[in-house]
Amino acid sequence: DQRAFWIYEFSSSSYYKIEAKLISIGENCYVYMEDVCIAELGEHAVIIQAENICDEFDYTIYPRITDLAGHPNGTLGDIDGDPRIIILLSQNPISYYDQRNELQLDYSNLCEMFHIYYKAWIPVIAHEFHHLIWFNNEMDEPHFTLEALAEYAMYYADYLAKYDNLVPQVGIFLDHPEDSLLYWNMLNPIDYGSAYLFAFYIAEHYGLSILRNLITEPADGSHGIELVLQRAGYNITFNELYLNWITALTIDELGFGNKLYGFESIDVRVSKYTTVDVPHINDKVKLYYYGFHVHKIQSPSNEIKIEIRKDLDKTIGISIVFHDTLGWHVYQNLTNKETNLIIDDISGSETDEFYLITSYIFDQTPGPPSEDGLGPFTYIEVIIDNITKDSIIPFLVISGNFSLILIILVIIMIRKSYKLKTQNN
Ligand SMILES: [Ca+2]
Ligand SMILES: [Ca+2]
Ligand SMILES: [Ca+2]
Ligand SMILES: [Ca+2]
Repeated sequence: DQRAFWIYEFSSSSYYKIEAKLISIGENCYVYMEDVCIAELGEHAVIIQAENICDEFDYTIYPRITDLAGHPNGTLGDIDGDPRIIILLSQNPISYYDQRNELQLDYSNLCEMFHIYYKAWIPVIAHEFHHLIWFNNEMDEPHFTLEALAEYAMYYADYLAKYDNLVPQVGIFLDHPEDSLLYWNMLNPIDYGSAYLFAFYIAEHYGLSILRNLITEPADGSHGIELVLQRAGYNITFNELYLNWITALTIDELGFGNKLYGFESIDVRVSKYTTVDVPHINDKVKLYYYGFHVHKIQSPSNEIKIEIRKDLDKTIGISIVFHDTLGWHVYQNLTNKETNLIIDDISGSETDEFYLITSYIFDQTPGPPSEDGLGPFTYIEVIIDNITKDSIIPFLVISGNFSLILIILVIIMIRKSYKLKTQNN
């Protein structure tokens, strides 16, 4: 069975036609291969490969991914009246799904299909199949949510167990946490790593139903995630979720704070941070929109003061996380409007680990980016200092006055309850 297909040429942004042959028919798929690939590999090898793909699709990918994302017909329906999905193996080096094939448009192949590089890694089929299902439900999600779930689909189809449950691009992202989660970097696969970890975080902490419900949620990107979480009863904003996620990526510790600051099934921590000694004056830190930076304080003291100088109209998401004899503590700040942020109530007892995590965020739930690239950025100045005992003693001396004692006690109580609140979130 011979058939011609349109293929998209990414380097020239144009379509060209190839000839392909039907090699194998599964319960849920047809596997075609481009003629030139068959000539190269030889008929025997091609049949073995196609039958292997058929089996993977029928017994693993189709059941798992439809369980995760729903039926491939979605709301768009079945364009050719054949429920089998066409997997076209070709020389095109980029595996992709093109919604055009399910619409009456020029260069449409008018069938449910995706394009797979003939030497591609099998889990890529799970990734593209997830795209197919989501695009049959809606067509305007931003890259970061689409790819987050498509990457997660490879994990859900159980292809990542032998890679410590990680996709290959995770390492690139952990080396570059400054890269924006929301802006899609077309020149570097880094975002597949960040998007995967974001989907993974959501699934582990809020349940698979959150990812499932995103497929049919009309709102998109950050707003979609927030609405789906809120409908499931989680009173959390996207920005709070983002700040918890970057904190988890910094310490990966599950033993406190309702397990919000770690991962259960993967081991990940950012591999790039600035190590500083106190007192420390950092000239400038460049923060990309929804990318983050980590300062690790070397030999921290028990009383630390942090000052962040920034542009008035920019919001900086701040997460301070440290470990002392009482365990881990998290302080977060999301809604700062001042140019100078001073956080001077950080006190631990025998603090032995200390991180300051900063991110340039939007003061509300961010919309989807209007373009690809690295996204906007801003600079902040970070000053980290010790609060010396001398500067604390005068308060204690004055506290002979009853009302002052009361005020001081109230302050301490607020501080403690805030700590408890952030720990039990
Ligand atoms: Ca369809
Ligand atoms: Ca069909
Ligand atoms: Ca990015
Ligand atoms: Ca949506």
